[in-house]
Amino acid sequence: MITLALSKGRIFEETLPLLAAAGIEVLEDPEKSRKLILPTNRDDVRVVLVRATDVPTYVEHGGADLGVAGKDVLIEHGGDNLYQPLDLNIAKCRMSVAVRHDFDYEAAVRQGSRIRVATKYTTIARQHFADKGVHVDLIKLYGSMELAPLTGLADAIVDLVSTGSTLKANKLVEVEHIMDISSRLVVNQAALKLKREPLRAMIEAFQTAIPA
Ligand code: PRT
Ligand code: MG
Repeated sequence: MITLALSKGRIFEETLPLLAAAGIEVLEDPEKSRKLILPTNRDDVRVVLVRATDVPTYVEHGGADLGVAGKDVLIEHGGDNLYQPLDLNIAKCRMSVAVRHDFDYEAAVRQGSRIRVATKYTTIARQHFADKGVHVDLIKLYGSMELAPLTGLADAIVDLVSTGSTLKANKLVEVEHIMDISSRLVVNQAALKLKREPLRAMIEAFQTAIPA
């Protein structure tokens, strides 16, 4: 049995064409079913639904043989114990710094002020500001980062942006692009040896279907 860990939503949706290229069809819709283990048309392949941030944990500890996780999630988790054979080029977005439209970020940086930054991505944010030599107080949040500058909790946020409409709706502006983000295939190291042939075939099929 091969177990693939996916998160509901954009990663599940955008992984379907890659699975199709490997001849795998998921037999239930996660938006309709409450099941956490989804069968496929292949008796030897199943999909488990986990939180996006839990995918690396499942794969690292063998709860799943492979999975799909965002570069953001992998950096924050620390992906060293995972084999990462493919950038799947799906669930694309960017990691950015954003501030209230009336906050002068450039001036704050120039003056060497301490900037209060709210984020779920503390590893990425810490590294980014250290590289720039900017002093920051990081405030860890688990969601709705956009609210932090509006309530005075922080001066800036580090968050994912795709269309930019969430920032716009909250009168925030993007002031710095930190990195481009896409999702990768991650594979359990032991499974790679024990289930070598079927996993190699899946990885190869996925590779042929990576969107441009
Ligand atoms: O949503 P939930 O709390 O259940 O979990 P999650 O946010 O961890 O999962 P999910 O499915 O939302 O995201 C999974 C992965 O998709 C992330 O790890 C990213 O690698 C990738 N991805 C791609 C995104 C986005 N695009 C994205 N736009 N993840 C989140 N967003 C959010 C962003 O945080 C912000 O709140 O969407 C909002 C901005 O979108 P725009 O289009 O308004 O700019
Ligand atoms: Mg989300």
